[in-house]
Amino acid sequence: MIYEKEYAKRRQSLMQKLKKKSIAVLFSAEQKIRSNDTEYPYRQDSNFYYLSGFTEDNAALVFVRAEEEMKSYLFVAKKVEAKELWSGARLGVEAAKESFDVDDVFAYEDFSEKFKELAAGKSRVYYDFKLDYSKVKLLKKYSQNIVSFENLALGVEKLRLIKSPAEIELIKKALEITKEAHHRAMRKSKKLDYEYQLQAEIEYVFKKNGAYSDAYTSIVACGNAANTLHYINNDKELLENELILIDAGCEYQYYASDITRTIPVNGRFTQAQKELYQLVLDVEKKIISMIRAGVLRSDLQKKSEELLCAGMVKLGILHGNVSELIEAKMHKKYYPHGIGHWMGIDVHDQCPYRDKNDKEIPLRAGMVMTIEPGLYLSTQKKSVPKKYRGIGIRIEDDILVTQNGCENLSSAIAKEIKEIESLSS
Ligand SMILES: [Mn+2]
Repeated sequence: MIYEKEYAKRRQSLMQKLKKKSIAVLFSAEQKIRSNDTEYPYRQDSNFYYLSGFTEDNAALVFVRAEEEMKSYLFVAKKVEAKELWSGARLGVEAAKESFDVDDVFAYEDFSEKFKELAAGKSRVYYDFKLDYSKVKLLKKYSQNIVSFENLALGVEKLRLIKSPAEIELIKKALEITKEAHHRAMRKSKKLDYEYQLQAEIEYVFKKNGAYSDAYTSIVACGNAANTLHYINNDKELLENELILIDAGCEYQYYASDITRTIPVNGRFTQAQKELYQLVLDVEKKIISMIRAGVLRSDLQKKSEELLCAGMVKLGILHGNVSELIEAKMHKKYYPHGIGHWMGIDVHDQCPYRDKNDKEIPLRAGMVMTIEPGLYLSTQKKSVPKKYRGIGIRIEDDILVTQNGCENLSSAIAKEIKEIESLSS
């Protein structure tokens, strides 16, 4: 659980980065229509949530910096009984004043008017450049005498790079649930007939344990379907002797988990599957062992490419000299994606990878990233030895960077061949 004190500290850190005589604004996410009269489940905007912990829509945060003086304001929707009957109780202005450590709380219905007042005499406006045009128009309309418009999101996203102990606890909790889900999948796969049935078993565990949602649409891909990287149809049959690639993780109190395991439908790896699986697993473990503060993500990428390429030469998938093959990017046919990404409130946590001078940001203690090497040998790839065709494998864990190394937050989720085989037997 994250307390108001921590949110207040985050707002303070952000305000300190604002230039003098400026005003900054963040809006809550908007409701999105799924089909007539039906909305998607609402989820708060990640940056807004990071700074407030507030989960209602029709809300805004405004920061005002004069010379030295800094003030923060929250705008929340008014309590209107007739509306609450349909969409549930709102916190309302008065209660928000009690709950939030901001200088004042106003009704969101009065936003335009208040914003105009607060923006008077300021020379800079910070906002999220990804805002939809109607909101940008509104901000510009009420920002007179403004010299520059600056991107506020980047400042928030830099703060989000380093996770607090409370955030790490929530990620761990998400991973506990996700572990149970993957282990259930390992136990159930041979008794089920379709990918979506396995998906249901996984998501049942998420919901049963109070996870708000999945952190992204689950991928349950049997056999050659695993070679479509963003396969989410999950509608094919589970076939005897094939592998299933499962990329699924729950979101718990706004924090993601992101785990991929590749398991045999009937609980036993074939010899060819074992050879490829062990290669990916060895690479994954090697890359994780390299992680510590100061290391560059691009070095992890490079090393994973070298190791997978060398492994593919050994197995007769690629032919020739490893460095020449890498130079010619031959390995990319089978390992086309990145080694991993930041993870946190977003599954692909929206944090920068490069600094303002376009220099890569090295790993620092408190960052959380995924490590997820994979090999994808589709049936279409006729140059691949026949026994390997149609196999796609990815293994993904969630890693906390520490000063002297790292902590694999998902180390309790089975990934050794023996562990998987014994869970599914
Ligand atoms: Mn991932």
